[in-house]
Amino acid sequence: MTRDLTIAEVRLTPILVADPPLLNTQGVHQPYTPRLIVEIVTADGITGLGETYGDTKYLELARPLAARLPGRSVMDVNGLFAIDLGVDESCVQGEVDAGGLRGVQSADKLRLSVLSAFEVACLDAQGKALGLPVHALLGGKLRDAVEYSAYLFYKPAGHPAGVPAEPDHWGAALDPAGVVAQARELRRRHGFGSFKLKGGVFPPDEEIAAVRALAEAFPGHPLRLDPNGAWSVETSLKVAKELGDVLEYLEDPTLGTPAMAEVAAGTGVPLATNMCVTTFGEIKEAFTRDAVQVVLSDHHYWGGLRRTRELAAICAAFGVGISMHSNTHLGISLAAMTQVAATVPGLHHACDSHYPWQSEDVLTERLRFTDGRVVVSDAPGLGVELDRDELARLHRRWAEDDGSLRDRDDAAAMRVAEPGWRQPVMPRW
Ligand code: GKR
Ligand code: MG
Repeated sequence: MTRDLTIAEVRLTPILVADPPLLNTQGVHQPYTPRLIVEIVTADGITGLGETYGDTKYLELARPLAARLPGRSVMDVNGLFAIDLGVDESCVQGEVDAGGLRGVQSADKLRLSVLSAFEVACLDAQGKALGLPVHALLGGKLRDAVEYSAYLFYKPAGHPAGVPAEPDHWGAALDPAGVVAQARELRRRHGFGSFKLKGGVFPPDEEIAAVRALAEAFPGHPLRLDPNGAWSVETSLKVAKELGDVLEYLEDPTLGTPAMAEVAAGTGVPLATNMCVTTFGEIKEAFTRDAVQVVLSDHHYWGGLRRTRELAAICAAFGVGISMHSNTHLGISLAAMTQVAATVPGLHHACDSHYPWQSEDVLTERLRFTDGRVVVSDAPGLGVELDRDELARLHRRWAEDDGSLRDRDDAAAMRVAEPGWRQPVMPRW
């Protein structure tokens, strides 16, 4: 039977998703974070799903794009990326996204972050139409399950008193014992075998002590520390020296290719990044200077699943490792990450996922980690189904918000607890 894969309708649903008070070098997560859910509906009534960042500037670009898609085919993914969205540098004006946690913002990165959700939705629709999983559309899976690491965060017990938020059952983690307890709980619930600590929150000696405590609690398990560029070259080298025997890699210890290259030249500990190399344009300098040894793709800002595979091919050509980091995300993105990760040769590091921190999702069935792994679905498309009631509920939350939560602002959230808090000048230490 031939199917009509013409796009009949595109639905965009901005939502606010509950988020615990996770600390990072810029501040703390707000109690709700914006995401955008994209549905592409074909003339035959097949719906493809995508998910991306939901901050206002992404929505502003997604809306005109959605309006231009009816009449095109979900098969025409190359054509999708050729659509001129009229985005130029004035749309970002040299700002840094999410306080800099996603690397330097550029018009193209913004464009790709939006397009990625549409690409994933097209692939989901194609797969559903053909009865094939997305991994088959990408050339086929190389593994049946994708490994993820436990993503550990320093955190207080809850959002500040009086701030509307969902209940938090995780408790505080503000010292080495708290970090180890959190790691044990994540391992108990999901079976994770490797651990990443979000650092850049406390002075480096305290974070070194936390990683040491993890190494003692989980001997032989891969450990990573990611201060999101909060350290100077000197501090990065000191941390690398003190933790060199237990780290799988150090993630973005410092900011920018020249500084990362200096650190890399001074230590045998591999450096990973989701901040220094975030676009194809940044690859040449970073790779030729040997500034990074592992690139952590974010399929949203790298521009989707096919471009993630292109990134992986370039990394392989340069002998640079590939894996994935994540931002706060839901199950559609986890399914997309899992599908593409299943197809990438030489995936030697467990990917990161914030998903265990998300108590809410827009899927009828949450994705599960078993022994730290997500099984690669062989169902058509991404293999996930939208829970329309949940989608509507989380959208209502977005619609009723006064605007203060529609753009992620970790520094603003921190000021509620610490009124004097300013976005730190880097390097902090
Ligand atoms: O959610 O606080 C966070 C993370 O710091 C996130 O924003 C980063 O982009 O997880 C990411 C990372 O690995 O740097
Ligand atoms: Mg990172």
